Amino acid sequence: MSTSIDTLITSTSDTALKTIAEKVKQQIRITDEEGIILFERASLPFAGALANFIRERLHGDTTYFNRNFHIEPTNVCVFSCKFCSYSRLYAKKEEGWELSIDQMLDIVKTYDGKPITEVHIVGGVHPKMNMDYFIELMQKIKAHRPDLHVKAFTAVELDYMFRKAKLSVEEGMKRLHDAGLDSLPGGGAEIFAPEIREQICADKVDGEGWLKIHETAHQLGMHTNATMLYGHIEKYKHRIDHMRRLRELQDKTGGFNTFIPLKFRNQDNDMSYVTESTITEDMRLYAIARIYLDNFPHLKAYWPMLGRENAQLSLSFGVNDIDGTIDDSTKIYSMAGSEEQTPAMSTAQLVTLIKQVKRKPVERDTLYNVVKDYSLDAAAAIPDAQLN
Ligand code: V47
Ligand code: SF4
Repeated sequence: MSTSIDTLITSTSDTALKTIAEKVKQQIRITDEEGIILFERASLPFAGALANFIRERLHGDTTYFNRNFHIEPTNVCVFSCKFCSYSRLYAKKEEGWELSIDQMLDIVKTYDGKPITEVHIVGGVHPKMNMDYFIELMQKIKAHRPDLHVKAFTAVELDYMFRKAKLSVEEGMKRLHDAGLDSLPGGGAEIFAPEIREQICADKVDGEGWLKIHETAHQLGMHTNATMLYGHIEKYKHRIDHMRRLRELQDKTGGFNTFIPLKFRNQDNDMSYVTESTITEDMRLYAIARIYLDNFPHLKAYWPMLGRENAQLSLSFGVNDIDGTIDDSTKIYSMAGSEEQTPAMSTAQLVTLIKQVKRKPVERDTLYNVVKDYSLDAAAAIPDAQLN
């Protein structure tokens, strides 16, 4: 491993890139300016080699996935993010859906007896689905299946819920945690920089508010994820600014598990005029995120959005997690033009996907405890002959 990074260092004539490679080798944090230099000047193979070096130093070939299912309580939303294919639906409520607590509990019950470890609950921000509603939902899920990890609500949903209930972030978060909320997903972060946020999602919680909610969750001992919506109107400096704020909070709390870059998809939303990023840009972004975010243990590629083959590719650009065996059609992506219109993959398919690129598939729970190592389990993968 060290030979290849040494070769990279000696063969690079750009002195700034050489310094960055030296820092990576010696586990020294890169600066914001160096992050920008990577975006501006690093070739895909250069950034990829550094990111892969870090990935293998942290995790070897291990590639995590989990068994989860999604519930989207509603697609009605009071906000109007320009990139979102839901955003019209508050005006056109007849096109929306709202699930009752019993309907959501029925979804949970369809997984009875199945080895699922997590339910991921996120949706639009419905004015009538308030704190009491979600507290009851948490309590009923836990009463039915206490061991199921509940990862729910973006900071956007939480901010709205707390403000409506006239609760401080600390009090609101504590009540939900006591009711059964285990961790937070990373959504709603988008791009923190106000000059971009004002143009793409002006009316929802701002960057400071998002970070405060995650910090409060961390203080209660909860783990959370962080996302970044990239590839629209943001510049490199906004990506670095976004990741700097996350890196600083992580230094303070250590509560983030995973960073999840989300590629902007342009179908059927108010930003359809924006050309989507190329796969090369996507892979460079993953690689630079892995290099810059030195205190994030995990980097996740969300395969329903990226597509299966690109998710495989990302495993050579710093990614060590490809989310889960999502059994539900997650409409926020399919409506925005994601690669996977029916995003469901069986465990055998996920294991195969990871093995095909010579990595080691390991099923994890939400907190990255190992559930099962599939690398030695030949029966778990789909034989290559059946893939052709
Ligand atoms: O915040 C909305 C994104 C996010 C589009 O924590 C779009 O494990 C691309 O955060 N193009 C919500 N992205 C989903 C999310 C998430 C997903 C998977 C795993 C986890 C996790 C979290 O979806 C929103 C927004 O950034 N989004 N519209 C679009 N057109
Ligand atoms: Fe609502 Fe979330 Fe869509 Fe924004 S991204 S409009 S908050 S569902």
